[in-house]
Amino acid sequence: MSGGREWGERGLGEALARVSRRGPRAASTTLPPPRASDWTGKFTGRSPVALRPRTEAQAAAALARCAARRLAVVPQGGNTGLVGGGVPLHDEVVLSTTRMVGVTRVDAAAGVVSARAGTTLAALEAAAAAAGLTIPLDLGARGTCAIGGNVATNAGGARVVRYGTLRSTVLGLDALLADGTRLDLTRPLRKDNTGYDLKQLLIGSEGTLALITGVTLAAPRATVAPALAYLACPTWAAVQDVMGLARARLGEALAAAEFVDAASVALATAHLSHVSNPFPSSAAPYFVLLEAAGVDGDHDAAKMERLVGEAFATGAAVDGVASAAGARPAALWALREGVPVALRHAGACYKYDVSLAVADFEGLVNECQKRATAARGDAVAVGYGHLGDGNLHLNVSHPGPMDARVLAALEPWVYEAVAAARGSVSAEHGIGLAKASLLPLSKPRPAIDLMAAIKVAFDPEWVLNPYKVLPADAARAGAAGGRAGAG
Ligand code: FAD
Ligand code: 2HG
Ligand code: ZN
Repeated sequence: MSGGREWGERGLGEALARVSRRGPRAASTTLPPPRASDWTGKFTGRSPVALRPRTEAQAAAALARCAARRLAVVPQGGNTGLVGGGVPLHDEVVLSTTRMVGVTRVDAAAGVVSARAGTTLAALEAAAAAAGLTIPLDLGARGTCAIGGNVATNAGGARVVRYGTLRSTVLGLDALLADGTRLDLTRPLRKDNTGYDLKQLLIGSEGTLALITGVTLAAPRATVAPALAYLACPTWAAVQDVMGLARARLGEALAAAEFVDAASVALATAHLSHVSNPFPSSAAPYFVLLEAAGVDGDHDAAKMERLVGEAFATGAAVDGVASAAGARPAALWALREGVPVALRHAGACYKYDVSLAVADFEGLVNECQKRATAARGDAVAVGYGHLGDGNLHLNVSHPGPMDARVLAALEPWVYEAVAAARGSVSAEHGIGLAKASLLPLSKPRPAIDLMAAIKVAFDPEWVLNPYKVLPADAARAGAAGGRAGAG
């Protein structure tokens, strides 16, 4: 038999008893995708069992039983993560939140919403919208990713330019420690200076410190009638000029500032039938997507139109469309959000999610293209991302399976180049499995040692997502120290 099993709450005891009777490594079965693989298909591991508790009490019981048997556990939400953080590697138990769903509070007057961890981002946005609020986070995986997973990854997305990252909008968290003990950090206070902020440690901890079971967010009033502009820019300097104009002219109404390059547009239109190119004959190398959304739609649309006029007048844009105030124009967002989906269809994909000075984006993509082409003639480098946040999504794509020559041409060069520019090797997707060994490029050694010490404080037996985030040497030292300390 090749397929592992998924167990609901009734099978929990039996499932764990089986795994521990055989010992996790002796398990002869492994779960089929999607639970043992990630969305990109790049990371595949092994797990004999996925637990899908329906209640927090069942999740706590599952954790307690796993801890008692020293079984490693991988928390999993929607499994849309892009760095392999939710993938079991060596027979860890998968603890999925997909049944722990439901919006538990929508307080329009206070601007606060709460939900259980497995609630999808789309479901949370729908509940907030019904009360005239909006969720300060939006990303292409909204229909599948879970709010617990979003917080665990400190997900970025298209609204950071306006609302900041989740760190600034999470008001409360409910969580379970590795042994099932509840950590109640749920007081939804906007101000709370009572010492160390443990909830901030859990945000972005990628399942290594605790299982997040509930999330409370500050939800701003829904804005009305976003106005959109899509501008074709003749140079990278022009892109930066448009960004400057957007900040200056849209001010607080600026709701999104994204960019795609011509290679991204070609890829998305080639692979996705629902995506079209607004300027099929344009020779422009870059396109900027701006959204303005405030409290007065007509005013925002007027500001956007003035911005577009100014961009044309200064030569920062050579083509453009500006939508009047109205529904969020789906076609332009489909183009931008379609790029990672098209990359998944196109064949092999080498994915780099980095932060660096916007001025340096073009040079990095061009150098990447040179290196990729030298390794393989049909490899294409595409650059797109969150312009307003200094977050470049640099991907290299070619038909067929991954090619060791391309990989060798790109890594570690790309990460070293980002580190040399004092950028971050992970802007928004996290560290997970993919980048654990790269952490020293973005964090000094004392910081990594402190991270390992924090891991031990939360999870002395090192059973929560043990192969993720920390580099192997820090993990080994931390795990050994933790066990010794735990006596
Ligand atoms: P999972 O993939 O299930 O898990 C991710 C990590 O969090 C793992 O380490 C897991 O162990 C941990 N985890 C999950 N749930 C919990 C929990 N309840 N408690 C503790 N740990 C937990 N990301 C961005 O930042 N910005 C984007 O714009 C963006 N766009 C995307 C577009 C597409 C098409 C796709 C496929 C992905 C995109 N992502 C983006 C990546 C991904 O959607 C985010 O990282 C998302 O927050 C992951 O949520 P999830 O529920 O799928 O988590
Ligand atoms: C996006 O912004 C996502 O579209 C995915 O963060 C980026 O896969 C990528 O490169
Ligand atoms: Zn992104």
